[in-house]
Amino acid sequence: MSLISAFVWRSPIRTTSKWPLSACLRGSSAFSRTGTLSLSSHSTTRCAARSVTTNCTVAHRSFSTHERPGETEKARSEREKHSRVTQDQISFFLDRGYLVLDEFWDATELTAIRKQLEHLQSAGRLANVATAGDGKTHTEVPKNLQLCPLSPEADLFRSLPFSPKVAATLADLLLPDAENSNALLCYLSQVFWKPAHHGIGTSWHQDNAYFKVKDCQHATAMWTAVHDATKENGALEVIPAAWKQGGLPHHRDGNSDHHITCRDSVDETIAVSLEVQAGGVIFFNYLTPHCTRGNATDQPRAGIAYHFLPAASYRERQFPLPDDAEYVAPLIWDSAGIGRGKKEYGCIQDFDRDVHHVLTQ
Ligand SMILES: O=C(O)CCC(=O)C(=O)O
Repeated sequence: MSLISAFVWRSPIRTTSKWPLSACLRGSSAFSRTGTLSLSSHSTTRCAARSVTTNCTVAHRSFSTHERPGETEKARSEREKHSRVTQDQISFFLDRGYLVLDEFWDATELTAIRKQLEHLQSAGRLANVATAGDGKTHTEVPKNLQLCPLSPEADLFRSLPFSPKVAATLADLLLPDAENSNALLCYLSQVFWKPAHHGIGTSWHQDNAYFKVKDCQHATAMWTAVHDATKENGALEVIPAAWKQGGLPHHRDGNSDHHITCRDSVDETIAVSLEVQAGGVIFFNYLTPHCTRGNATDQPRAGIAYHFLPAASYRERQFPLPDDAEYVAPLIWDSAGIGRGKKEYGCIQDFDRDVHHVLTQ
């Protein structure tokens, strides 16, 4: 089997499921092994999170990164041209486990992303996963709206991971010592939407508690701020360098119908709050503990997260999705350069084209 077909599973029917990632985790054997149902209410204690001063503005590199074995000239030149990270930023990400890039998406791209997401929201595609402390009984208020997987919901969200700056930046962050065989896959995509006033947070967790892949410090989420993310409306918080501790114990979070949390193992006094303007992105590796708090403002706060991993770390998904959900883990980068998505989706993925399309609809 070819590399790509080995990493792609596609439902025979393309669907638009609105199940959130872990809605699907209910009843998962992996979950029930580690989970004890928590009846405690969501912690309302605000941590002593500090605002970080390490946000990195978009930096077009004025230098060449080191050569990589097996990389073609085309791949190297695409990396050089499209990556948005400097060597210092790569080093920061590899050590601290996260990185903020301001203004990653330009105003046109951001407008298209927001417009497409608002369309899904007003069409009722996002599901409330908040529960009344028992992990089961859904609440009307508060709300925690999610949609997973996001990619099948719109052409724009399918092509986003193939955007040259996404693929090239990830190649720099995740494949610093790439060998010939190395490649990157997009593993999952999802939306987190906190409505005004009543949006609750997502408790502390490591993404790999869901994914359970190996070498997960070389796998990352890319979280886009669709609206400005502030302490008041629930910006992401992370524990710097905590990925070095490895996987933490997780148990069920009673305020969600599926989430698990490692909040008992996290030292919140060293958390940093990653406030970022709309259009900025935050990368954090699969072992970086992170959370968000509630939205106390009169405007919604949304983020979209894509998860990436080296093909060498791929394992068949451990997180259940509905039977009819389209699940594809497309190749977005390999030693020949940026992926195009044709094998996975039957046509070339072109984010710029889809941005234009959304804005002219
Ligand atoms: O944006 C949020 O509210 C939660 C984000 C999150 O927990 C995640 O991306 O794993």
